[in-house]
Amino acid sequence: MNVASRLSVFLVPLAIALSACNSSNPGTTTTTDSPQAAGGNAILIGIGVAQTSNVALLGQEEVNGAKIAEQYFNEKGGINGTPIRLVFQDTGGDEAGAINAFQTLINRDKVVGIVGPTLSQQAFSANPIANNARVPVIGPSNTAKGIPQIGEFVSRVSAPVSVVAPNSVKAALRMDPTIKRVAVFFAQNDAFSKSETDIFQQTVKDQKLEIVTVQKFQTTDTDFQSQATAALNAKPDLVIISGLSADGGNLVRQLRELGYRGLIIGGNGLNTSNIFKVCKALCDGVLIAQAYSPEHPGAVNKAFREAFMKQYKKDPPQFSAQTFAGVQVFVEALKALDSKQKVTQLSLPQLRVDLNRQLLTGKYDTPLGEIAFTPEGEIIQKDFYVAQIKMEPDGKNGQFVFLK
Ligand code: 1QQ
Repeated sequence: MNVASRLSVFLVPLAIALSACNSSNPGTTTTTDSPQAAGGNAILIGIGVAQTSNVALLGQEEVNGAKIAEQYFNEKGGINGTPIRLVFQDTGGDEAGAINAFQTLINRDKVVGIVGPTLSQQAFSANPIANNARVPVIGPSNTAKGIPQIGEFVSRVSAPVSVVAPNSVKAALRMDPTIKRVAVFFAQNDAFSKSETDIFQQTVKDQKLEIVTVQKFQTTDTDFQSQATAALNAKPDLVIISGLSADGGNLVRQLRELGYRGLIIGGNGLNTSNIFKVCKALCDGVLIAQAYSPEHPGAVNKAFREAFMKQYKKDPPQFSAQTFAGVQVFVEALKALDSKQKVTQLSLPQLRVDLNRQLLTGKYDTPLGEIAFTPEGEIIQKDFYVAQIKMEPDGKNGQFVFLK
């Protein structure tokens, strides 16, 4: 029997197992101590990202990337013939939600590892729980300083702010070498935003530019009149924003409405077309550094891009590509382990430990390019880009145009 028909045979018992697993009563879930406990014939990988709250503007793209990965790797035969099954638990946008989702994935769903959470702010709370339970976690979008250092079981496929953020400042200077005066904004209640602004501010100083003001806000803010007015009084010719998408998009809009005409750099939290509905036509021109390009050469990216395009009618965004890569790392590490010893015969605690050890040693040809990890779990990645938002005059549609 070929792999495709073997997989279709799996679908019936898997569907039954899943309906039990999705029950609203956790007491009905099977809880035997094996990697396939709750998944019938499938190996379960947890996806713990933000599907609700403001952070879902970012997390929804992660869900989309994960779903493409599940389909892609199962069509390629899963783990040497055994399919994978992704188990999604919504973290919402805060720490408590992430902790809850991680605990459910670890203890009830019995996943072999977790791709998540969406925010660094959530990772600093939820990842120690997985680390203590000896469950591998791969961060799909945690870019703050210190994430891999949370513990032995924590790694990430999202390159850190120190590597990504400086690229957009350099691109802004190439576009306008006369830039001298920089206004910096950051969300002071978010770990990623604080980490990213440190890098932006250091880069600005390294480039011999002057920081004329530093303005703070909260990710929950919607009104930025006082900070934006104060910043514009300092006459900046570049504005740099570290926040998340709803707040960041509103800040861009209000800066433009107050008459600011210079370049704006958005950090990673603005890195989604979901901000288009917030700043509309006024999103136009925002520069954002990228750890992924849909144009990246290579067979995996081509297949990923085509599948994504078919499903979602647009090019894959960075967060989708990173989450695909997170699932890919688990799949390829599981395959490598399985060729040494059948992973379905290992106890779940043993498999989780072996999987973590295995994934840190591999090299992966992903949509992000070839990646690997340092022994601490930091991503090693080669290619980075900068894109500029181009809005259509209707303010509804737009795109990320990659700079040459
Ligand atoms: C982090 C981030 C966010 C902007 C990702 C969605 O980079 O929290 O680390």
